[in-house]
Amino acid sequence: MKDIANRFTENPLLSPADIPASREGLEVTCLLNPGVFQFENKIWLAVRVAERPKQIENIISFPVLTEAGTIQIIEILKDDPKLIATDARVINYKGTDYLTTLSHIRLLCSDDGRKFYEPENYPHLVGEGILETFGIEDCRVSLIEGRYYLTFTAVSDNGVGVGLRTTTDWKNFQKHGMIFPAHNKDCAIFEEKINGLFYALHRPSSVDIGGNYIWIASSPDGIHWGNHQCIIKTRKDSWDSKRVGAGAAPIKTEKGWLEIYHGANEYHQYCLGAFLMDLENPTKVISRTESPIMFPKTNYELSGFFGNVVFTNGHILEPDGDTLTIYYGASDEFVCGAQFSLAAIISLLKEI
Ligand code: MAN
Repeated sequence: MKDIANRFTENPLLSPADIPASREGLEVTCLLNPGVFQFENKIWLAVRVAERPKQIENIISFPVLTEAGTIQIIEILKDDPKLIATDARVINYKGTDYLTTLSHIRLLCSDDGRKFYEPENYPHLVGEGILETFGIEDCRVSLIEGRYYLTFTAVSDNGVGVGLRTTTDWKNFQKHGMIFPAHNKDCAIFEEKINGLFYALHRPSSVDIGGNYIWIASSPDGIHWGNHQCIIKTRKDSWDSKRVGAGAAPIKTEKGWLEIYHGANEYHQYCLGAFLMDLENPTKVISRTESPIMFPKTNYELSGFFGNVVFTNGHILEPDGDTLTIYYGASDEFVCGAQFSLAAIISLLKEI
Protein backbone atom coordinates (compact mmCIF):
# COMPACT_ATOMS: atom_id res chain seq x y z
CA MET A 1 0.00 0.00 0.00
CA LYS A 2 1.38 3.39 -0.97
CA ASP A 3 -0.20 6.66 0.11
CA ILE A 4 0.58 9.15 -2.68
CA ALA A 5 -1.14 12.22 -1.17
CA ASN A 6 0.91 15.28 -0.24
CA ARG A 7 -0.87 16.62 2.78
CA PHE A 8 -0.87 20.36 3.46
CA THR A 9 1.56 21.27 6.24
CA GLU A 10 -1.19 23.61 7.54
CA ASN A 11 -3.54 20.67 8.27
CA PRO A 12 -6.04 20.60 9.78
CA LEU A 13 -7.16 23.69 7.87
CA LEU A 14 -10.35 23.98 9.91
CA SER A 15 -11.32 22.60 13.32
CA PRO A 16 -14.66 22.88 15.15
CA ALA A 17 -13.35 25.74 17.34
CA ASP A 18 -12.73 27.88 14.22
CA ILE A 19 -16.41 28.35 13.39
CA PRO A 20 -19.15 29.84 15.59
CA ALA A 21 -22.25 27.74 16.23
CA SER A 22 -25.30 28.59 14.15
CA ARG A 23 -27.43 29.34 17.19
CA GLU A 24 -27.35 29.66 20.94
CA GLY A 25 -27.51 26.40 22.84
CA LEU A 26 -25.57 24.45 20.22
CA GLU A 27 -21.86 23.90 19.77
CA VAL A 28 -19.92 22.87 16.67
CA THR A 29 -18.89 19.25 17.16
CA CYS A 30 -17.44 18.47 13.72
CA LEU A 31 -16.43 20.24 10.53
CA LEU A 32 -16.18 17.84 7.65
CA ASN A 33 -16.52 16.73 4.04
CA PRO A 34 -16.55 20.04 2.13
CA GLY A 35 -17.81 20.55 -1.39
CA VAL A 36 -15.43 22.80 -3.35
CA PHE A 37 -16.00 25.42 -6.04
CA GLN A 38 -14.49 28.54 -7.57
CA PHE A 39 -16.50 31.74 -7.58
CA GLU A 40 -15.49 35.39 -8.00
CA ASN A 41 -11.76 34.50 -8.14
CA LYS A 42 -11.82 32.72 -4.80
CA ILE A 43 -11.77 29.10 -3.70
CA TRP A 44 -14.82 28.20 -1.68
CA LEU A 45 -15.69 25.35 0.64
CA ALA A 46 -19.26 24.26 1.31
CA VAL A 47 -18.40 22.79 4.71
CA ARG A 48 -20.60 20.38 6.62
CA VAL A 49 -21.02 21.79 10.14
CA ALA A 50 -22.33 19.23 12.62
CA GLU A 51 -23.76 20.61 15.86
CA ARG A 52 -25.34 19.48 19.11
CA PRO A 53 -25.84 20.87 22.61
CA LYS A 54 -22.87 20.74 24.99
CA GLN A 55 -23.02 17.20 26.34
CA ILE A 56 -23.57 16.67 30.04
CA GLU A 57 -22.91 13.53 32.07
CA ASN A 58 -25.32 10.62 31.73
CA ILE A 59 -27.41 12.23 28.98
CA ILE A 60 -27.19 12.07 25.20
CA SER A 61 -28.75 15.12 23.62
CA PHE A 62 -29.04 16.13 20.00
CA PRO A 63 -31.03 18.57 17.88
CA VAL A 64 -33.55 17.75 15.17
CA LEU A 65 -35.39 20.18 12.93
CA THR A 66 -39.15 20.36 12.96
CA GLU A 67 -41.05 20.52 9.69
CA ALA A 68 -41.54 24.25 10.36
CA GLY A 69 -37.77 24.78 10.68
CA THR A 70 -37.45 25.24 14.44
CA ILE A 71 -34.99 23.20 16.51
CA GLN A 72 -36.08 20.57 18.96
CA ILE A 73 -33.58 19.06 21.40
CA ILE A 74 -34.01 15.38 22.21
CA GLU A 75 -32.53 14.18 25.51
CA ILE A 76 -32.09 10.52 26.42
CA LEU A 77 -30.63 9.06 29.61
CA LYS A 78 -27.55 7.02 28.75
CA ASP A 79 -28.71 4.09 30.88
CA ASP A 80 -32.14 3.90 29.24
CA PRO A 81 -32.49 0.24 28.18
CA LYS A 82 -34.23 1.33 24.97
CA LEU A 83 -31.10 3.23 23.83
CA ILE A 84 -28.46 1.66 21.57
CA ALA A 85 -25.45 3.98 21.34
CA THR A 86 -22.46 2.11 19.95
CA ASP A 87 -21.58 4.46 17.06
CA ALA A 88 -20.52 8.11 17.65
CA ARG A 89 -22.56 9.17 14.60
CA VAL A 90 -25.91 7.48 15.03
CA ILE A 91 -28.05 6.06 17.84
CA ASN A 92 -31.19 3.99 17.99
CA TYR A 93 -33.89 4.83 20.51
CA LYS A 94 -37.09 2.81 20.85
CA GLY A 95 -36.47 1.33 17.43
CA THR A 96 -35.90 4.64 15.59
CA ASP A 97 -32.49 5.74 14.27
CA TYR A 98 -31.30 9.29 14.99
CA LEU A 99 -28.12 11.17 14.21
CA THR A 100 -26.12 12.39 17.22
CA THR A 101 -25.47 15.74 15.50
CA LEU A 102 -27.45 17.99 13.16
CA SER A 103 -25.56 19.16 10.06
CA HIS A 104 -25.94 22.19 7.84
CA ILE A 105 -23.69 23.58 5.11
CA ARG A 106 -21.59 26.73 5.67
CA LEU A 107 -19.83 28.70 2.91
CA LEU A 108 -16.20 29.68 3.50
CA CYS A 109 -13.79 31.25 1.03
CA SER A 110 -10.07 31.73 0.54
CA ASP A 111 -7.57 33.54 -1.69
CA ASP A 112 -4.82 30.92 -1.37
CA GLY A 113 -6.77 27.69 -0.82
CA ARG A 114 -5.32 27.30 2.66
CA LYS A 115 -6.67 30.06 4.87
CA PHE A 116 -10.45 30.04 4.82
CA TYR A 117 -12.84 32.55 6.36
CA GLU A 118 -16.60 33.03 6.47
CA PRO A 119 -17.56 36.00 4.29
CA GLU A 120 -20.49 38.17 5.32
CA ASN A 121 -23.92 38.05 3.73
CA TYR A 122 -23.91 34.47 2.50
CA PRO A 123 -26.65 32.21 3.85
CA HIS A 124 -26.20 29.00 5.82
CA LEU A 125 -27.75 26.14 3.88
CA VAL A 126 -29.98 24.29 6.33
CA GLY A 127 -32.38 21.39 6.18
CA GLU A 128 -35.91 22.31 5.15
CA GLY A 129 -39.08 20.23 5.19
CA ILE A 130 -39.85 16.68 6.24
CA LEU A 131 -37.08 15.03 4.22
CA GLU A 132 -34.30 17.08 5.90
CA THR A 133 -35.26 17.14 9.61
CA PHE A 134 -31.98 15.39 10.59
CA GLY A 135 -30.00 17.85 8.47
CA ILE A 136 -28.12 18.07 5.19
CA GLU A 137 -24.61 16.75 4.69
CA ASP A 138 -21.63 16.20 2.39
CA CYS A 139 -22.46 18.67 -0.37
CA ARG A 140 -20.93 18.13 -3.84
CA VAL A 141 -20.80 21.15 -6.14
CA SER A 142 -20.78 20.82 -9.94
CA LEU A 143 -20.62 23.83 -12.26
CA ILE A 144 -22.58 23.12 -15.44
CA GLU A 145 -23.16 25.76 -18.08
CA GLY A 146 -22.86 28.63 -15.58
CA ARG A 147 -25.10 27.09 -12.89
CA TYR A 148 -23.87 25.45 -9.68
CA TYR A 149 -25.58 22.14 -8.85
CA LEU A 150 -25.45 21.22 -5.15
CA THR A 151 -26.12 17.59 -4.39
CA PHE A 152 -26.19 16.68 -0.71
CA THR A 153 -27.32 13.98 1.67
CA ALA A 154 -30.79 14.79 3.01
CA VAL A 155 -31.49 12.95 6.27
CA SER A 156 -34.71 12.43 8.18
CA ASP A 157 -36.60 9.60 9.85
CA ASN A 158 -37.93 8.81 6.37
CA GLY A 159 -34.43 7.79 5.34
CA VAL A 160 -31.26 9.10 3.72
CA GLY A 161 -31.52 10.44 0.16
CA VAL A 162 -29.96 12.96 -2.24
CA GLY A 163 -31.29 16.53 -2.39
CA LEU A 164 -30.56 19.06 -5.13
CA ARG A 165 -30.42 22.86 -5.00
CA THR A 166 -29.00 25.08 -7.73
CA THR A 167 -27.65 28.62 -7.74
CA THR A 168 -25.74 31.10 -9.86
CA ASP A 169 -24.85 33.67 -7.16
CA TRP A 170 -24.68 31.64 -3.90
CA LYS A 171 -27.32 33.94 -2.39
CA ASN A 172 -30.45 32.72 -4.14
CA PHE A 173 -31.10 29.02 -4.42
CA GLN A 174 -33.64 26.98 -6.35
CA LYS A 175 -34.79 23.83 -4.57
CA HIS A 176 -35.42 20.78 -6.69
CA GLY A 177 -36.39 18.37 -3.90
CA MET A 178 -35.02 14.86 -3.55
CA ILE A 179 -33.52 13.54 -6.80
CA PHE A 180 -32.46 10.08 -5.54
CA PRO A 181 -34.74 8.70 -2.82
CA ALA A 182 -33.67 6.70 0.23
CA HIS A 183 -31.42 4.94 0.70
CA ASN A 184 -28.98 6.91 -1.42
CA LYS A 185 -26.06 9.32 -0.97
CA ASP A 186 -22.66 10.28 -2.49
CA CYS A 187 -24.10 11.86 -5.64
CA ALA A 188 -21.70 13.66 -7.99
CA ILE A 189 -22.96 15.21 -11.23
CA PHE A 190 -20.53 15.34 -14.19
CA GLU A 191 -19.64 18.95 -15.05
CA GLU A 192 -20.27 18.46 -18.76
CA LYS A 193 -23.13 16.91 -20.68
CA ILE A 194 -22.17 13.83 -22.70
CA ASN A 195 -23.99 13.33 -25.99
CA GLY A 196 -26.62 15.79 -24.79
CA LEU A 197 -27.28 14.13 -21.43
CA PHE A 198 -26.38 14.93 -17.83
CA TYR A 199 -24.65 12.08 -15.95
CA ALA A 200 -24.40 11.49 -12.22
CA LEU A 201 -22.73 8.95 -9.96
CA HIS A 202 -24.79 7.92 -6.94
CA ARG A 203 -24.80 5.30 -4.22
CA PRO A 204 -27.98 3.42 -3.39
CA SER A 205 -27.68 0.90 -0.54
CA SER A 206 -29.35 -2.40 -0.23
CA VAL A 207 -29.70 -4.25 3.04
CA ASP A 208 -30.42 -7.61 1.47
CA ILE A 209 -29.37 -8.55 -2.06
CA GLY A 210 -26.74 -6.15 -3.44
CA GLY A 211 -24.64 -3.74 -1.38
CA ASN A 212 -23.18 -0.26 -1.08
CA TYR A 213 -22.15 0.13 -4.72
CA ILE A 214 -21.57 3.08 -7.06
CA TRP A 215 -24.19 3.54 -9.77
CA ILE A 216 -24.44 5.90 -12.72
CA ALA A 217 -27.58 7.52 -14.15
CA SER A 218 -28.36 9.96 -16.94
CA SER A 219 -30.87 12.77 -17.26
CA PRO A 220 -32.19 15.15 -19.90
CA ASP A 221 -32.42 18.09 -17.45
CA GLY A 222 -30.18 17.35 -14.43
CA ILE A 223 -33.24 16.83 -12.24
CA HIS A 224 -35.03 13.71 -13.48
CA TRP A 225 -32.76 10.66 -13.60
CA GLY A 226 -33.02 7.29 -15.29
CA ASN A 227 -31.09 4.53 -17.06
CA HIS A 228 -29.41 3.52 -13.78
CA GLN A 229 -26.49 1.13 -13.95
CA CYS A 230 -24.28 -0.33 -11.24
CA ILE A 231 -20.62 0.29 -12.18
CA ILE A 232 -18.36 -0.14 -9.11
CA LYS A 233 -18.78 -2.80 -6.45
CA THR A 234 -17.07 -3.49 -3.15
CA ARG A 235 -14.22 -6.03 -3.27
CA LYS A 236 -13.99 -8.90 -0.83
CA ASP A 237 -11.03 -8.84 1.61
CA SER A 238 -10.02 -5.43 0.33
CA TRP A 239 -9.77 -1.90 1.78
CA ASP A 240 -13.10 -1.21 -0.03
CA SER A 241 -14.88 -4.39 1.04
CA LYS A 242 -17.92 -2.86 2.79
CA ARG A 243 -18.86 0.33 0.99
CA VAL A 244 -17.79 2.49 -1.92
CA GLY A 245 -19.06 5.97 -2.84
CA ALA A 246 -18.20 8.72 -5.30
CA GLY A 247 -16.19 11.77 -4.30
CA ALA A 248 -16.67 15.00 -6.28
CA ALA A 249 -17.49 15.39 -9.99
CA PRO A 250 -15.30 13.23 -12.26
CA ILE A 251 -12.22 14.91 -13.74
CA LYS A 252 -11.96 14.93 -17.54
CA THR A 253 -8.58 13.58 -18.70
CA GLU A 254 -7.33 12.43 -22.12
CA LYS A 255 -7.72 8.83 -21.00
CA GLY A 256 -11.22 9.12 -19.59
CA TRP A 257 -13.28 10.51 -16.72
CA LEU A 258 -11.27 10.03 -13.54
CA GLU A 259 -13.21 9.60 -10.31
CA ILE A 260 -11.72 9.72 -6.82
CA TYR A 261 -13.90 7.58 -4.56
CA HIS A 262 -13.98 6.45 -0.96
CA GLY A 263 -14.07 2.89 0.22
CA ALA A 264 -14.53 1.48 3.70
CA ASN A 265 -13.74 -1.91 5.14
CA GLU A 266 -15.47 -3.85 7.90
CA TYR A 267 -13.55 -1.87 10.56
CA HIS A 268 -15.00 1.42 9.22
CA GLN A 269 -11.61 2.55 7.95
CA TYR A 270 -12.25 5.02 5.10
CA CYS A 271 -9.60 5.34 2.35
CA LEU A 272 -9.53 6.86 -1.14
CA GLY A 273 -9.08 5.13 -4.50
CA ALA A 274 -9.75 5.99 -8.14
CA PHE A 275 -11.40 4.60 -11.27
CA LEU A 276 -11.60 5.70 -14.88
CA MET A 277 -14.70 5.83 -17.10
CA ASP A 278 -14.91 5.98 -20.89
CA LEU A 279 -15.07 9.56 -22.18
CA GLU A 280 -17.94 8.92 -24.61
CA ASN A 281 -19.76 6.31 -22.56
CA PRO A 282 -19.14 6.82 -18.83
CA THR A 283 -21.22 3.76 -17.91
CA LYS A 284 -18.15 1.80 -19.03
CA VAL A 285 -15.43 1.55 -16.37
CA ILE A 286 -12.00 1.09 -17.96
CA SER A 287 -9.73 0.74 -14.95
CA ARG A 288 -9.51 1.05 -11.15
CA THR A 289 -6.78 1.29 -8.52
CA GLU A 290 -6.18 -1.86 -6.53
CA SER A 291 -4.74 -0.30 -3.38
CA PRO A 292 -5.84 2.97 -1.80
CA ILE A 293 -4.10 6.12 -3.03
CA MET A 294 -4.63 7.68 0.41
CA PHE A 295 -5.35 6.12 3.79
CA PRO A 296 -5.68 7.57 7.31
CA LYS A 297 -2.23 7.91 8.85
CA THR A 298 -1.77 11.29 10.58
CA ASN A 299 -3.04 11.97 14.09
CA TYR A 300 -5.93 14.11 12.84
CA GLU A 301 -7.00 11.30 10.47
CA LEU A 302 -6.63 8.51 13.00
CA SER A 303 -8.43 10.04 15.95
CA GLY A 304 -11.33 12.43 16.24
CA PHE A 305 -15.12 12.28 16.36
CA PHE A 306 -15.06 9.11 14.22
CA GLY A 307 -11.43 8.13 13.70
CA ASN A 308 -9.62 6.33 10.91
CA VAL A 309 -11.39 8.31 8.18
CA VAL A 310 -10.29 10.26 5.09
CA PHE A 311 -13.31 11.26 3.00
CA THR A 312 -13.37 13.65 0.05
CA ASN A 313 -16.17 15.21 -1.95
CA GLY A 314 -14.44 18.31 -3.29
CA HIS A 315 -11.36 19.20 -5.31
CA ILE A 316 -9.77 21.71 -7.65
CA LEU A 317 -7.60 20.94 -10.65
CA GLU A 318 -4.71 23.41 -10.57
CA PRO A 319 -3.77 25.38 -13.73
CA ASP A 320 -0.83 23.02 -14.50
CA GLY A 321 -3.47 20.42 -15.42
CA ASP A 322 -1.80 17.74 -13.28
CA THR A 323 -1.99 18.87 -9.65
CA LEU A 324 -5.25 17.94 -8.03
CA THR A 325 -5.95 19.66 -4.72
CA ILE A 326 -8.45 17.71 -2.71
CA TYR A 327 -10.17 18.97 0.41
CA TYR A 328 -11.23 16.23 2.76
CA GLY A 329 -12.79 15.42 6.07
CA ALA A 330 -10.41 13.78 8.54
CA SER A 331 -11.81 11.67 11.39
CA ASP A 332 -15.27 13.17 10.71
CA GLU A 333 -14.02 16.22 12.64
CA PHE A 334 -11.52 18.34 10.69
CA VAL A 335 -11.27 19.85 7.22
CA CYS A 336 -7.91 19.19 5.57
CA GLY A 337 -6.19 19.57 2.20
CA ALA A 338 -3.82 17.42 0.15
CA GLN A 339 -2.45 17.27 -3.38
CA PHE A 340 -2.06 14.47 -5.88
CA SER A 341 -0.45 14.27 -9.29
CA LEU A 342 -3.13 13.10 -11.74
CA ALA A 343 -0.44 11.28 -13.75
CA ALA A 344 0.60 9.41 -10.59
CA ILE A 345 -3.00 8.34 -9.93
CA ILE A 346 -3.48 7.28 -13.54
CA SER A 347 -0.27 5.18 -13.45
CA LEU A 348 -1.82 3.12 -10.62
CA LEU A 349 -5.02 2.23 -12.50
CA LYS A 350 -5.37 -1.42 -13.49
CA GLU A 351 -7.57 -2.45 -16.40
CA ILE A 352 -10.72 -4.34 -15.46
C1 MAN B 1 -23.53 7.61 8.32
C2 MAN B 1 -22.33 8.54 8.41
C3 MAN B 1 -22.70 9.81 9.13
C4 MAN B 1 -23.92 10.42 8.53
C5 MAN B 1 -25.06 9.42 8.41
C6 MAN B 1 -26.23 9.95 7.64
O1 MAN B 1 -23.87 7.17 9.59
O2 MAN B 1 -21.90 8.84 7.12
O3 MAN B 1 -21.65 10.75 9.08
O4 MAN B 1 -24.33 11.50 9.34
O5 MAN B 1 -24.61 8.26 7.73
O6 MAN B 1 -25.87 10.36 6.37
